[in-house]
Amino acid sequence: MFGNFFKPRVVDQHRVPPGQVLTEKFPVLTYGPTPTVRPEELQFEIKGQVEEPRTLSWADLMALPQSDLTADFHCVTRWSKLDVQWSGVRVLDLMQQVQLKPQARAVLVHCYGGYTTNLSLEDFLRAENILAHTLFGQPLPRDHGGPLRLVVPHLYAWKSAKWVRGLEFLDKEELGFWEVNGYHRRGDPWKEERFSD
Ligand SMILES: Nc1nc2c(c(=O)[nH]1)N[C@H]1C(S)=C(S)[C@@H](COP(=O)(O)O)O[C@H]1N2
Ligand SMILES: [Mo]
Repeated sequence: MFGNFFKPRVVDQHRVPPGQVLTEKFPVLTYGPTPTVRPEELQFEIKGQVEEPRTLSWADLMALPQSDLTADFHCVTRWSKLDVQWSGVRVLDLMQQVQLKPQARAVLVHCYGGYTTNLSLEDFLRAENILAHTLFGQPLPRDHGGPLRLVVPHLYAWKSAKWVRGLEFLDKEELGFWEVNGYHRRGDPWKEERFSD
């Protein structure tokens, strides 16, 4: 097991948050069973503190601008993988389709299988965040969240929800699955925000 992990090369050291080790593999970290979601059945729901709730089909999502993102991925269980290549729809491009109510402050991300995670609006509406359907140029594998997952690279990877099925905007923060179970409400890897106090 430890053979898979290595110390960063000197050039990469500044990219590795405290307490993390690098892996070249891409481990799969899933709580519970892996859902099966066919793209054709995806009904991506946007609801809560929005002027008009919306449901987007796979075709609707594919018709939005498509973007690439290369970003490092940091799991709170202490592995990090550098330069993961994603493609999909940027959160900011998706949000062009939605008008938030002025009182919206936070989002609860909902997944097939029941997993949830929370983000402040500020952490959610970042230019690099992406709803990814492609990993290293291939359709996103099911165990990595295919057909669609969120990627929020500046926070620990439990915020990068797999098998996303919708967004619920809230006027005040509600905690998601791991956040209820002792993980930090925000999860900045550079501050080692691993657990709630
Ligand atoms: N729906 C869902 N999303 C999830 C998880 C999960 O269990 N269910 N695990 C999270 C955790 S803890 C991590 S580290 C990453 C792992 O992503 P990976 O399996 O693609 O490496 O997914 C996150 N997103
Ligand atoms: Mo994780």
